[in-house]
Amino acid sequence: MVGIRWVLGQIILVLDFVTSPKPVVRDAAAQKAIDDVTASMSIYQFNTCPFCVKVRRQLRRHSLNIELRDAKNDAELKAELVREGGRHKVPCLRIEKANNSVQWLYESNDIIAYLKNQFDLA
Ligand SMILES: N[C@@H](CCC(=O)N[C@@H](CS)C(=O)NCC(=O)O)C(=O)O
Repeated sequence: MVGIRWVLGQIILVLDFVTSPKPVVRDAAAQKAIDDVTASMSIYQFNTCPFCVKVRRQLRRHSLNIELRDAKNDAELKAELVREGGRHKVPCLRIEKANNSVQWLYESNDIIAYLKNQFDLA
């Protein structure tokens, strides 16, 4: 079972690599404005999780530079996700607000919708 999961994970990574979306290119000021906002975000994820790959492809397509945190292999990050987010489920977008409160957003579709809405993306 672990072996099959590993093989499927590798297939997902290869397919993702060969069909990788082309990143949008913005002028420096527009990209910096977005980078300033995404600096307060991070995504807890697994490398071979298909839902995480879906979110990562959107990040790449829209040139959103959001820190990726490995919640599978890093025990501290995994514990943090469960303790503060409430569930060991990925992907999860962590958003630090201006007032220092933190929002934990689960569900790949909800994460993508939030980012599209936040940055007015097509
Ligand atoms: N509906 C969720 C599904 C996410 C999901 O099933 N993630 C799996 C990894 S692919 C997970 O977090 N499993 C929990 C675990 O392995 O502990 C989404 O679209 O984000």
